[in-house]
Amino acid sequence: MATPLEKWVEQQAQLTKPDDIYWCNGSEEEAHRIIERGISKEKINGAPVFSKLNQSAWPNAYYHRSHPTDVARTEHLTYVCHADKETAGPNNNWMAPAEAMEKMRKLSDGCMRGRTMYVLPYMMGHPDSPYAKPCIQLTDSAYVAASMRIMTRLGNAVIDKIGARENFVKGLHSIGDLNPERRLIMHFPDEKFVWSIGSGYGGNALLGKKCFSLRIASWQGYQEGWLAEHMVVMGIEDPEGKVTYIAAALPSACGKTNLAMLQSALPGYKIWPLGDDIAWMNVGSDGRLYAINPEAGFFGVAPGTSMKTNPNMIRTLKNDKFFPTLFTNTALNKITNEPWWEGLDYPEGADMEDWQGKTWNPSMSAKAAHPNARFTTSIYNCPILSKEYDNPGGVPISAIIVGGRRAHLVPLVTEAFNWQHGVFHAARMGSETTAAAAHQIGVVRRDPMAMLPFCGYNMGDYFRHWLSIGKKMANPPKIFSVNWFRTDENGSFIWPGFGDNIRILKWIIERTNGKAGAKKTAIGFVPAKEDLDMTGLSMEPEKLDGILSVNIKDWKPELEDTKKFLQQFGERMPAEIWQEFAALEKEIGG
Ligand code: GTP
Ligand code: SPV
Ligand code: MN
Repeated sequence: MATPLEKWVEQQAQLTKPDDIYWCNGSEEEAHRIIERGISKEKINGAPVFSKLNQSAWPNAYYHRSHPTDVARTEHLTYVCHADKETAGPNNNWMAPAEAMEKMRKLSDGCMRGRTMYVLPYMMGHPDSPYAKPCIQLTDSAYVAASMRIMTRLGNAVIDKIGARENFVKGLHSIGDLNPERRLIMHFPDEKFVWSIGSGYGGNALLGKKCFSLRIASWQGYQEGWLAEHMVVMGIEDPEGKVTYIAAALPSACGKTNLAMLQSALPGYKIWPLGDDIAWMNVGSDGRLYAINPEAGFFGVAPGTSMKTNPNMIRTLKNDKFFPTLFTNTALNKITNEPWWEGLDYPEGADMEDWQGKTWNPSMSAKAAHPNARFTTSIYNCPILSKEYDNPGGVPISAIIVGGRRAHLVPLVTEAFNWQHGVFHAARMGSETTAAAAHQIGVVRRDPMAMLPFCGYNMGDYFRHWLSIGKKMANPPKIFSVNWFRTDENGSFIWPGFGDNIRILKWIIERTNGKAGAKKTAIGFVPAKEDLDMTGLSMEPEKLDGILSVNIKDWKPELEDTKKFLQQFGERMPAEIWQEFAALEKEIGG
């Protein structure tokens, strides 16, 4: 007799009508075959899905160009279909579930014709972890199938784990005709089902990532008492060998991958990453917060990544341990057959094609790589991967960082007075928008906890949930906010960032141990410049003072914008958040 899983796959095939169905087992040999199909059979925009890159410079690496209209997440086409609109909240697009299902059924009828349907059994989290979730995604794209092998733990064991269960996590994905007018990413949280059509891009198409592990998992976490967050998880080893674990929420394309892989500018400090994008966090029996990274790979922003900014990522990308590594929408050097992007040195004598295949040279004003060009590579390629990565129980978190990209106003680092104040910090967080989503770039929007596009339910309830998690902990982590992105009058970054961010992490760790000094300001504790370890970095003292200062009178517009944002949630916004707001308002004055 067919299992519920087999029946479900059969039903989806009846609707989408693929030429054939292929059940993936996750083996390396199979990954080679999928890549091969992407080279010789499947096409995007008339061109092969993959081409092989220079294997001696970039082992296991393949190049992919997406459809030019399909380069980033499309938040306006993303819906969370709870039974009622209130539950989805003003932070989500909403459609009634029955209407959404009907719409998707129409769009999906026959959408896989002429293509293979790949059945991808994958696990989010280590299989031995009590937090792991067995999932199935169907897709008609070799690019998506290959990417899911990198980003998740994919294999037959998941099918055994699902067994006769009905309630496994489901994802149905088709690239459709890649027309943005027929593109939709629909979430059905109560059914743990994501239905996505019309895009092959990361967050729209790799359904284990943002769709399940954040939007749907955040809803599960709300109901079950845990947190699914858009956060880095990393260990920081001090010169005495003590490792402190932290989690950090920074909005899309605002520095998570770089933070997770940081090469310390301070001698004696070492970084051990566990994850660069998603954290699932549970309160342990000892009253501490424990985090796991449910993913198994990095889907990172290529532009800006170099031996100077992020040597550990370049080493990861050049590692040949796990097959394959993918480069999407970077430029391509036709002479050496290597990927290229802004931030790398321009290769002597290059014959460069831009991300769309057009001849390009550095005198052109347009960028060669798409600003949201990405690499996809296994976490096991990372030479500094934390030995705790595969620990099913996760790691205890001592500090939580929230941050944003702000050219002005927001100081380099601030420590919240306590958990409730920290949740308010997160609630009022703003960030300038980036190329990770299709929208106007560089405008400040509120992006609490870097979760605005990913919180799968009403954000007022989300803050209440955070407050209640805080009350469950005997030892809650301290909460800090950071901003690496202050600019000067020429628009240049004032803080060197990247490996120098260890100076801030060191202060944060010392604060959690009660060691480092700080000044009390209206928004929280901020280090004086003497409190930071600036060994080996020369920076004009006035500049450092500038990015550490809080001129509370300047915060008035920020407060007004925060008020507008919080008011949208009406009765759902907890009184504690308004209490904190009132306290700040009082400091700022009239
Ligand atoms: P998502 O994958 O979209 O969630 O992004 P992310 O948060 O992981 O951002 P990532 O680390 O990929 O950084 C995005 C961009 O910001 C890249 O171009 C980086 O080079 C740049 N960046 C990261 N960290 C810093 C920093 O400390 N200072 C400056 N100036 N730029 C940074
Ligand atoms: C982000 O946009 O936050 C990303 C890339 O990490 S995506 O997988 O597309 O969400
Ligand atoms: Mn992200």
